[in-house]
Amino acid sequence: MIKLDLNGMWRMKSALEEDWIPAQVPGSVASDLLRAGLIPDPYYKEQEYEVFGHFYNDYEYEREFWVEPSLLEAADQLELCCEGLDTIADIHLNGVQLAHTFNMHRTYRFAVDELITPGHNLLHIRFHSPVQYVERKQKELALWAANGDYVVQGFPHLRKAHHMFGWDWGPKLPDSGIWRDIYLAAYEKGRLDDVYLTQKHQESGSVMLDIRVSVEQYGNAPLELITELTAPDGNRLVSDARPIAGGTDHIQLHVDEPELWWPNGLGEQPLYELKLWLRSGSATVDDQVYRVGLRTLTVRNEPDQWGESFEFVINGVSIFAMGANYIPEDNIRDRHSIERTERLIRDCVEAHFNCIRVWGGGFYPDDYFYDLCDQYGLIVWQDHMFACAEYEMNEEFSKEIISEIADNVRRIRHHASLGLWCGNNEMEMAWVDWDFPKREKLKTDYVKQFEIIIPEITKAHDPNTFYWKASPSSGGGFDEPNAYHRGDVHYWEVWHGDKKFTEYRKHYFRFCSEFGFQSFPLLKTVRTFTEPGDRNIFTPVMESHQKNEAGNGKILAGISDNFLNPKDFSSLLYVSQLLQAEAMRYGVEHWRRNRGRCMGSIYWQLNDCWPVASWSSLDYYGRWKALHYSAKRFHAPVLLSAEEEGSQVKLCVTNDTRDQVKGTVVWRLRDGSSAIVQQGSIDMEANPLSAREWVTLDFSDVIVSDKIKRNVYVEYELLVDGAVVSDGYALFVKPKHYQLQQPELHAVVSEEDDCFVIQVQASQLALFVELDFTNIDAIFEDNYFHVSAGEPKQIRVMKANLSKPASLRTLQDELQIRSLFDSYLTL
Ligand code: BMA
Repeated sequence: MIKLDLNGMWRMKSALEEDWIPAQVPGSVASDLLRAGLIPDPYYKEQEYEVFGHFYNDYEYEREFWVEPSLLEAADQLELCCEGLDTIADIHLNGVQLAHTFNMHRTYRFAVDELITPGHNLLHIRFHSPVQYVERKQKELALWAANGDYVVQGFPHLRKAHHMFGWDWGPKLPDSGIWRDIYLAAYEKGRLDDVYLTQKHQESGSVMLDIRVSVEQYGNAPLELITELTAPDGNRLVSDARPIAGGTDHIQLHVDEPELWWPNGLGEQPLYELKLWLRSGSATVDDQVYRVGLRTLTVRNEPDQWGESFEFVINGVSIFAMGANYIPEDNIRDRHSIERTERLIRDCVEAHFNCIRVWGGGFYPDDYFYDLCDQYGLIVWQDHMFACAEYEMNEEFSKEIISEIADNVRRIRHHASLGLWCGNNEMEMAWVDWDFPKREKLKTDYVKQFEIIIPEITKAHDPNTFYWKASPSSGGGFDEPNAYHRGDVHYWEVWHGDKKFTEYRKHYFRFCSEFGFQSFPLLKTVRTFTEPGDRNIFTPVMESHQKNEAGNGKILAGISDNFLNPKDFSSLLYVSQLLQAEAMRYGVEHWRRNRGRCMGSIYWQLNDCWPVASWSSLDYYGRWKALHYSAKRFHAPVLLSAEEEGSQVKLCVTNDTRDQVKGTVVWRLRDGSSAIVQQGSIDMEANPLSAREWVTLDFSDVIVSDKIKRNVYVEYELLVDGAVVSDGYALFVKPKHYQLQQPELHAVVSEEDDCFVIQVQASQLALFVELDFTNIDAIFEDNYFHVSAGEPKQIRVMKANLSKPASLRTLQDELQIRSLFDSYLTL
């Protein structure tokens, strides 16, 4: 195949204007208008609303391109390939209408042999306003969707990422454009039309890789197919060569001692390379490369003593899935990049994730997203792109979703990281539990869509990956979709239901695929969209960057329950993050202590698509909120956690590795000045993939008054081979009632080869010690940690984890340090 790239410089204009402006492809209307200075930055202050008006317009894109006459002579088939058109597009080639499309999730291939001319050609694409379209459709048939009046009503009529019309964490900016690659493909003699890989793991341990190849042949020149599999070390080769004509063939390659692929924390991620060449004589006419992880991966969903299990089983081993929900990384589509996604995935791995859920209100990520998940070991829970809305399964809509699902399943199915396909986000539950005007016809459409058509089409293209009808679900058929004892659960009683986060410990979900608590982003991030006068959470600007109407009130209620009143704006942002981190820790540690019965916790949400108050652990600029550091601790592969009640503390070890772990649990009861009141240790040996309580400490003989209760804390750590692998502390009262004293924090920065080391010490117990640099972003080894008096902590920051290179002197000058004590007003 010869590819004529049509990415790069185009021109664009609003259909209302005469003058063209330069455009970048792949790209978006908002990006082009921004570059030309025709719209203000929609993320700044309240400018989102002004920019929204521009999406009532149509936009035209145009470019010329040159086609060599020799290319036309040689080609047997010429196609215009559009990997992403967002969304309602009229495509004209040399003045002739080629297509009218209205699905951003599809890959379009148009035969253009008849339309292309040797030399100059003109390609013109007009994008119609998505807002006008859904508003018109909504008048014909009103479809219900969540998130109320804030979102553009009618979005379920259009196959476009739902969140672009507004969400409870996202702006209302339904951008358009050529959002993925566009090119001309010229085929000569033949092409690899479809390749499907099946792994058969034999009893003996060997793997038979079945490669089903469909070839399209043009003319009758003999074709040969060469297949080669290279081992992860680049050496071992298994290969096959055979003559092939049009049609389908199976090639089977045997791998005798396969290196198995494991998720992060459970083993390595070896990737084999599979190459296919279609040859005519000595010329390659088409080729494909796949990176293949050898593993078996499914979901066990079977009745058991607690109800019905829901757990990922990888290479025969049931694992506890730990991770978060992923939303699109930016509302302005072309700000997505492999570099940005790689950083995000690395941040997940740093926080010991082994799983990530791609939530259904966005779009199917690019290939590089799945490549990175293969490479770093994250199991992908992949929703189909439907969320929180009802859909009408008319003929046109059904046809669209069938094509879209086939395109994406075929694109993604070979990835080792792909753990499951899921029909939609929250629609089965909505039909049962939520309050909206319910029409029988649309309820029947739900069943048709998610329980018949989508599973059928998904299975047809990917028979080997587990399909789950909805999230949450108990298996479909409107049978208690959000039941707590079977299937997966979205638990929103904490937050939307206003319950306290201590409620988490009352539940033993089988797999909690959503639960969350909001916080504000870092002050550095707030500064990017505010002026000083806006920096109060109830100003119009701050409220417009909080899309969950009741959100600020819920954060304040949570603070009043757990912390003292923060003294100023910056302290409020900081304390909101501590609250969020504590809430998530409280839930995840509990579910991990109950490993076996609970087998997954995927918190809501990993990231943001613009600067906003939200449930994320990484803010829009990728800055780690307190929650992300906390996740790094509560996801420790071998975790020591405490369950405190009254004056008792149970210490439990959860071992989510495949190794037997021998270690020592050490604990110390300290008073406010950190003097040790009692201490002890116990040797333990944790079985692989297990959770067990090792000791119950009873301090009722010491904690004899409220005064003492407010003055003591227990510190615990798990030592393996002399190193601390997990640690923490527990108070016997809420932080607001703990008698904190001025900790007189003192920090010294020193430099080593590849890192800086910050030594922090305190004269009294310091809680939630936060480190930051004024003008530099950094990922610290740990943050929001506690420091006991007289027990200095050393925190490393790798030079590679600084947003820009800095000298020791600069870091010393820029170091900012505070702890919970500093957030209180002490007059
Ligand atoms: C879940 C998600 C999202 C939403 C989040 C927070 O239900 O599926 O739709 O953003 O809750 O409300």
